[in-house]
Amino acid sequence: MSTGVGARGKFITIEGIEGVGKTTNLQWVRQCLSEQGLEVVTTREPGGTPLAEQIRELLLTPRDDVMDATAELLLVFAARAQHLASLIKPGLQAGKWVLCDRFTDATFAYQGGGRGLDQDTICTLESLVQEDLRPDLVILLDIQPELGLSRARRRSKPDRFEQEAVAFFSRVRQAYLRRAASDPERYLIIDAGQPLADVQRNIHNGLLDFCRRSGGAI
Ligand code: Z5A
Repeated sequence: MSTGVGARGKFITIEGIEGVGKTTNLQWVRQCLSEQGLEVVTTREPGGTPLAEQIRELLLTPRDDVMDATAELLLVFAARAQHLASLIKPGLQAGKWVLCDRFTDATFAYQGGGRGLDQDTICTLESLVQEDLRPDLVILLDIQPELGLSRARRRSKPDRFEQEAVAFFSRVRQAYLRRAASDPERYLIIDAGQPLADVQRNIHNGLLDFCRRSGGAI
């Protein structure tokens, strides 16, 4: 499918708590879009560029000195500013579809819901760093924290976030669900506790609907 000469590409993000299957399903979303002839760039946050990947290391590596929550918030947005300037905006302007593993919804969920930082402060930073750019579609994979954590802990050694307790991930999950409820047109909520084939069928159907609504064909 052509996005048309000069048309901005679409910006799709995939979100959810630990162990929800973002990495697995990101590849599926990419495949669904690529099969339609769309040029898709996949990336992730925090990260996506060399500098932003270095900030990711700072954020994820477990450490003895506790990271201040505001320092964490500013690092997340510093990485995002670089990512937007170097990769996301140029990609969209070139008509590519940018598919990002986490974005600012994660900041509202983890730093807002999880850490309890003020939502208005996050909104201010969002406007400063992104101006009016927001994802066109957020695929929110939803799962009970206990199930997500059990999947994640089977997979690898816990990073700094994965060391948090279930209560933290419950607050993160609720913050995601509140955001989705406040803007349902822009969020595709998927029950990620189902078998993978069902999750992927629902994602595919949601993408079909999004492409129809946004004037594309899939
Ligand atoms: N963070 C933040 O605080 N603020 C911000 O603004 C941003 C991020 C942007 C890094 O994220 C951390 O940064 C993140 C929040 C913080 N930390 N946490 N928590 P990340 O995205 O890199 O970290 P992650 O959550 O660990 O993502 P991940 O590696 O993509 O894991 P995943 O979502 O759990 O995906 P997975 O590896 O595809 O799936 C996990 C396992 O479950 C795996 O073995 C799969 O085979 C299995 N799986 C997947 N789907 C299914 C189904 N349906 N059934 C059964 N098993 C399944």
